[in-house]
Amino acid sequence: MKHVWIAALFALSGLAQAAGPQVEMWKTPTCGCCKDWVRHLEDNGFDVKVHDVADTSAQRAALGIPSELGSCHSARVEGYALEGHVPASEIKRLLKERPKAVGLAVPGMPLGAPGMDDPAYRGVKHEYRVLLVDKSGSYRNYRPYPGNQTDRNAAR
Ligand SMILES: [Cu+2]
Repeated sequence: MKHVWIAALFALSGLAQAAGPQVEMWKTPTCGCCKDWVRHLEDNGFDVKVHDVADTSAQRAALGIPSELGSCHSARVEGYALEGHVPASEIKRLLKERPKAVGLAVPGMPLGAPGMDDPAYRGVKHEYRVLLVDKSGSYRNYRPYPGNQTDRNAAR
C-alpha cells in the first residue's frame, strides 16, 4: 500500500512538471523559423500545440493583433495573443504581471530574436522591441532588445 502511495506521488510530480503554460499557435506548414520558435518555447517549459494553416492573418485578426504588427506566426497563451518571435522570458513576465492588454507582438522577423537565431544568420542581432498591444490596437514598448550591429546597413 505504501508503495502505491509513493508511486502516485511520483506520478503527480511528473505531471506538474509537464504542465507548463499552454500555448496554441498558428503557422504556415513551411515556416522554419516558426518551428524554431516552438522549440525555444518548449525549451523554456511551455507546452505548445501547433496548427498548420495556409495563412495566419485571419487568426492574427481574431486574436486582436493589428496587421501592421504582423509576423510569421500567431499564438495564444492564457487569453493573451502572441505575435511573432516573442521571447519566452517576456511571455513569463506577461503571465506574472497580467496587464490589461491583448498581448505581445514582435513585428516582422528581426534577426537575433528567439527562432531567428539560426546559425545561418551568423550571430547577427538586429535591434527590436517587444510591444504590449491593447484593445484599441495601440501599443507601448514592453521591452527593447539591443542589436549587436553598429552599422545596421552592413548587416543586411
Ligand atoms: Cu519567423
